[in-house]
Amino acid sequence: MRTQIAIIGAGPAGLLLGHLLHRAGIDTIIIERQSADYVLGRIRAGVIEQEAAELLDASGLGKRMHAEGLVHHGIELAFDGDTYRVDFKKLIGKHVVVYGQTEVTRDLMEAREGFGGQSVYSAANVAIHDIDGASPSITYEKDGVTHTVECDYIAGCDGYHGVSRKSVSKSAITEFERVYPFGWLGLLVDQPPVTEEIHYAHHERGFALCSLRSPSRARYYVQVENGEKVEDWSDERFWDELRARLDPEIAGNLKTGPSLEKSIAPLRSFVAEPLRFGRLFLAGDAAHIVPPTGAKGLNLAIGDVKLLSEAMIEHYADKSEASLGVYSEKALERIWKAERFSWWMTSFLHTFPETGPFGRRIQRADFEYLIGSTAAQQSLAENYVGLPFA
Ligand code: RFL
Ligand code: PHB
Repeated sequence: MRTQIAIIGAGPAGLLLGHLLHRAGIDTIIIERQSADYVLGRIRAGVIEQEAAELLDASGLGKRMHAEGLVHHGIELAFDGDTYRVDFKKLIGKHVVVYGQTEVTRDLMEAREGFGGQSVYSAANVAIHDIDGASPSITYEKDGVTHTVECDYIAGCDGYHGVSRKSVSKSAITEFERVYPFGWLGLLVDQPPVTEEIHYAHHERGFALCSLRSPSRARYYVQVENGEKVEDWSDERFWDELRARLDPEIAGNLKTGPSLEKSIAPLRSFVAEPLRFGRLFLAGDAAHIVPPTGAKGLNLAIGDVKLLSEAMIEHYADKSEASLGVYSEKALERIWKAERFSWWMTSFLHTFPETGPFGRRIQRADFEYLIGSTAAQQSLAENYVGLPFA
């Protein structure tokens, strides 16, 4: 098989890249380790930045997002029960869209099927070859047969645990990492959300988040220590812990029910530099991870792919290497700003046993500063709704 761009990974980064390139007449093949059903069964992000939503819209992917997505003009922050609303509309005239990553993925998969884009699911032992030469390729196994895809370039959109980044020689890549001493235990439930807007709560028992997927489906998270096992968290234990971390009035309104999904995600900050190795480009979680506190992971993946698709389109239209040559540098500039914001939101809102009472007083001061300063609120708002793509 031969294609122009071989894409590894059918997450939002890989599928969106395939979509944007197809619109420009560039041929792609997507190779994914899991089945399509498995990819669609993963419950992940829920918040889309305004500009990311506009990009999806402009690419013909906005129909269901408009019908089912919820425009949010602010978020709530709570500190030991004191609640403050950060009003994005008033502060900077912008918003975010609450629309699940699962739905974005479904829209992208349907669009790809619609235009007859080639995708290989359940591909085993995906391997990358000859990225330093002029004819790179990918091999994979399916149903016991080994296949080869020859291409001009490879896009590594295969997430943090993917093969792309790991295929690069150690001496060519620098990795920056911070692992947090906790994770998020998330629960999805078919009940109306307890708060209208997304509610981030700091409590001495740990962080809690009230989010949603629709007016009848809520998504909640509680901070748990590393090493906690999901089997040890019955739904009852989860609901009790969540209630204990919320303002009693909000806790009193919480509508519980059997969990549709419950899982633990570890928290880490991670960046790999650079994002280009010969004819291999990294995008999305393959290149960087943010802790979910700032709702940036999916949005960063969309931002990377916007830049990468534009560079590839320019390459084929003008026979120019210029934009491909600066993709890594340009993408990393925005990535580090989102890393900073996600790290700050995480540091501000979680409980860090090792920082003790001093650390909690600093966090309280952060909260007091924020509610007393329009400048601080604007800073939070512009980062949360997303820094400009360009
Ligand atoms: P993905 O989604 O991980 O997709 C990578 C795909 O590559 C496949 N793959 C391989 N394919 C072939 N060969 C291999 N060797 C392969 N290895 C892996 C995988 O099966 C997969 O299908 O990466 P992508 O596309 O870069 O997208 C990134 C986002 O998924 C991620 O950043 C977000 O989900 C992060 N995130 C959030 N982001 C937001 O913007 N807003 C949020 O509100 C938000 N909340 C979250 C989140 C992530 C969470 N978890 C579970 C980590 C909440 C949580 C709990
Ligand atoms: C979610 O709804 O899953 C969600 C919302 C906000 C975040 C992270 C996750 O910061």
